[in-house]
Amino acid sequence: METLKIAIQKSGRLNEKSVELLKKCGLNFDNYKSSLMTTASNFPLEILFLRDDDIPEYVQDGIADLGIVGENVIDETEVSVTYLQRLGFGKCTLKIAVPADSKATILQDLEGKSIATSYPVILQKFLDKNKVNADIRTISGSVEIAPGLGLSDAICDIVSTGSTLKSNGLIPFADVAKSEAILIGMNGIAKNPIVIELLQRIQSVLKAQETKYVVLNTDRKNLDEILALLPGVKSPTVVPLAEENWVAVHTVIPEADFWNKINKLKAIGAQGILVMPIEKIIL
Ligand code: PRT
Ligand code: ZN
Repeated sequence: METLKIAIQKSGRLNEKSVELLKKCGLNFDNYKSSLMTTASNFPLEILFLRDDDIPEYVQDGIADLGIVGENVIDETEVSVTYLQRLGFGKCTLKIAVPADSKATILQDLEGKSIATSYPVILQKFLDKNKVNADIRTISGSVEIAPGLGLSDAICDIVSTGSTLKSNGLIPFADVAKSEAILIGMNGIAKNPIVIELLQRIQSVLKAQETKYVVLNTDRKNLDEILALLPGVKSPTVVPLAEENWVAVHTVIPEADFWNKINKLKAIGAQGILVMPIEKIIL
């Protein structure tokens, strides 16, 4: 039987979440820190553990059929691959930052200045788009110390909490690109039945992550108003309780409007509200 290969980060910020996602998809595999490759025992997939920088090219060249990697790395390597699914983790923003005492206020103030970055390709495109000529200094790590060392006037680096910028006396100046982990595939692989099956499982896991299972009790007189607030996957389940005129309502709500809905439900007369995580939603 055909087996596909998926490349994920060996260690680093995306490793744990990538492994967790595949395991939540029901794949059984050993995840020894020392191994470079492992095979799922219950799904036709081999997992390759690589440096994230190598993943886009491996997938483009078909050494791996699939990969999980940050959008920033894909864009920087300028490969031709197929985006299969945004995964919602590893979120960050590539930003230009300047020293707190910098006089620059608008992007055009960077004209003729130097910017240190590990993302010269993305940065160059951004500067071209904004018609700014700056001197890009490519360095491979610790970009944030460049201005302090007199190496550059500004930096362009990945930011998530912003604390690295702050502790180096830098302030965010412009957003260059947003990024998150993406499932990519070799061009043409999207129609492969194994990919279709894996993608379905991933989408079920992602859908479940963004929804909660809610159970609540209410007097039947409040039911219409409560049901109007709770669309459910199909429609909510309503079960009579032992106490006359009381019912339990079971439904699923999106995490995004969770607090909003819970507070409204309480105000309408919902009681004993239970909110539970959902493992998977089969679409
Ligand atoms: O060894 P390998 O080459 O595989 O890993 P790596 O060291 O190149 O990458 P790694 O593990 O640091 O990051 C992998 C991916 O995670 C990146 O390509 C991004 O898509 C994503 N990601 C999400 C981040 C961050 N958040 C992040 N905060 N990547 C890097 N950072 C760094 C950033 O470079 C800066 O030094 O964290 C610092 C800033 O963080 P804050 O929280 O202080 O703003
Ligand atoms: Zn890397």
